[in-house]
Amino acid sequence: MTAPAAGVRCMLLRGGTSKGCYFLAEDLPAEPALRDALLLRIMGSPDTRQIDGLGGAHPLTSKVAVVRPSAGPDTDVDYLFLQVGVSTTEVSDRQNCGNLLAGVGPFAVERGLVTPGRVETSVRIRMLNTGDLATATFPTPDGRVAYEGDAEISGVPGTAAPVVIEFPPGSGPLLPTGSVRDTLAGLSVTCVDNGMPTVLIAASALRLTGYEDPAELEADPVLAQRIREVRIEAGLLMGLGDVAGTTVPKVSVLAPPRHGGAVSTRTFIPVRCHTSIGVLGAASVAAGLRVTGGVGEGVARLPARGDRLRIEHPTGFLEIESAVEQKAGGALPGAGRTAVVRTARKIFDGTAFPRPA
Ligand code: NQM
Repeated sequence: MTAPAAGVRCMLLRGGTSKGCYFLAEDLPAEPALRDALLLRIMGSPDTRQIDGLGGAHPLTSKVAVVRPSAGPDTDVDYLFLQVGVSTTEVSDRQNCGNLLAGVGPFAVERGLVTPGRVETSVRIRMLNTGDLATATFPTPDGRVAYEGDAEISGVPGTAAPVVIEFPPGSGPLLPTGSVRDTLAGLSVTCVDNGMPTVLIAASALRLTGYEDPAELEADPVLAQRIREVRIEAGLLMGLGDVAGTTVPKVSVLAPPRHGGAVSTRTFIPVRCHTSIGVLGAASVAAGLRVTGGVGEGVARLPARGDRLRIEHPTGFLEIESAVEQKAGGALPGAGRTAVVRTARKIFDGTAFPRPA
């Protein structure tokens, strides 16, 4: 008989419109290869149904957050995001996740990494995937995380306590190809990185309305091939290298808004079509729409003033504040401040038992 697998302390939280397993770094092996092998066993990968683990059989529910106290004085906690393959054995740290980010502050308080305020708590987070920073503020009445509240986000039933997330401008260029427009695989695109490398394409260029159902888009092999080609070329031009097997860049297909927002989107992450849109994906779309000469021009309807934009997506909209700083002398614009409201909820806290090796 083999010895039973040891359990690992784990908390399952919904973060925004995604769901993931949150771990303290100290509860996982420090060696990345051992850590990733363990996470695959905990999530039940590789298996399209992830039937023998905690994964939810979709990239949006096959996510992991690893959190530890920060060493430096500028941030409270470090957050490493890991995308765990569903039917593959890939565990990738190549992208960030702004949705799981919504659960990091509450998790840090729950695990005693941050002392909560009596009314609300702000947690300064270093996102290890990119080195960028974020501050998450959420209610902590009497020093306990409140998950119940009246904030509503599209794609999640009911209401919950708001988690307000602020991002200062990131360190990298907003337009990593050095151009407001590029032609990739014969298509005019704008490549943006405001926290998530994203390729923007007008739906009309792909002969789509841009309002199709995600399942319909995923079932189109010709579209899948075009998106693959665009991504491969974009990866090289954006300085990401060979992206054939990676989750970035994402591809966001833009169409005129239909519900009073700034734009309608269908976002490929990168093979499956998102049922809503990622937070940093939306941050990149929002910033990209403000780029003069970008592919969003003539598609998006930007409000006359203010930083707030409503990005429509298949299950509603995501409202985001996003500023772009125009530079003097014709230099390319850079990212300004970004802010968004998400919600998060603790679903369980306990011990995960990995599938035997
Ligand atoms: O862009 C999905 C999600 C994400 C990422 C993806 C995200 C973000 O919705 O910040 O949140 O693009 O893979 O969880």
